[in-house]
Amino acid sequence: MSLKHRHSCCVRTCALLLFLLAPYAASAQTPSPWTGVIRDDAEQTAGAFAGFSGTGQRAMSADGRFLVFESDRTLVAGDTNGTFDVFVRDRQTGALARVSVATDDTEGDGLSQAPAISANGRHVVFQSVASNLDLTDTNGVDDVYVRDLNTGVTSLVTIGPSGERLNCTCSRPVARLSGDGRFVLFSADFSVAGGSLLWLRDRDADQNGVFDEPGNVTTAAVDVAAIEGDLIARCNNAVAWPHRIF
Ligand SMILES: [Ca+2]
Ligand SMILES: [Ca+2]
Ligand SMILES: [Ca+2]
Repeated sequence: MSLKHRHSCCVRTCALLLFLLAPYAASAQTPSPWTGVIRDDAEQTAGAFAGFSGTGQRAMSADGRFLVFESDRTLVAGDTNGTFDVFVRDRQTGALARVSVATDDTEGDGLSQAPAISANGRHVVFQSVASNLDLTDTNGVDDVYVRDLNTGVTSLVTIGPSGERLNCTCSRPVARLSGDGRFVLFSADFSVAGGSLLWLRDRDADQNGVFDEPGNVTTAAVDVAAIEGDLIARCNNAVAWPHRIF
């Protein structure tokens, strides 16, 4: 093969490679319209925000679309409480909303944190020391709340089987939702009569599909001893059968 022919082949090969790689090069140079979780590109360009966003507890819907987190940054208009709030980011639209507000959208007058979100992305549970998220909250300590992102209703969760208040006694209480948001599992004061470390609140006890209807929400103690006993049995089983993984 002559030198001239080789050069011609090389030119054609290089041209073909450039043609094939062009779309990738173009896409690499085009910034994503939204890449951030806590801040989008426009927010980033607007400048730094005071404060910081905590990563102690954050959660995501099952499909990865909705992400909840806590932050004391001023991430949304009207946030003037100067403390941590809970936020939800819609990763599909980029929308950012504050979750830790009352049903009438009044911002909390105290710290809110430790969010979790239902698998379907509709309900967010969080802990708050704010006293104005529920009209009946006069205990002066942390409570657990759940907010329906579709209806905008924020409901108090830490209520016992007989309507008594269940005070949270730990700084990071367990608060988790079932996939559809109907059930809230939470930890609270275990010193109440017949108390328990864990409680299960059923937000739709009459099973009509409407959550948090007055008179149709129940709380039941979770038998922690039974769980612990089961755990011990599993551990013993694991010792007896070390090849098994629990
Ligand atoms: Ca705030
Ligand atoms: Ca309270
Ligand atoms: Ca109902």
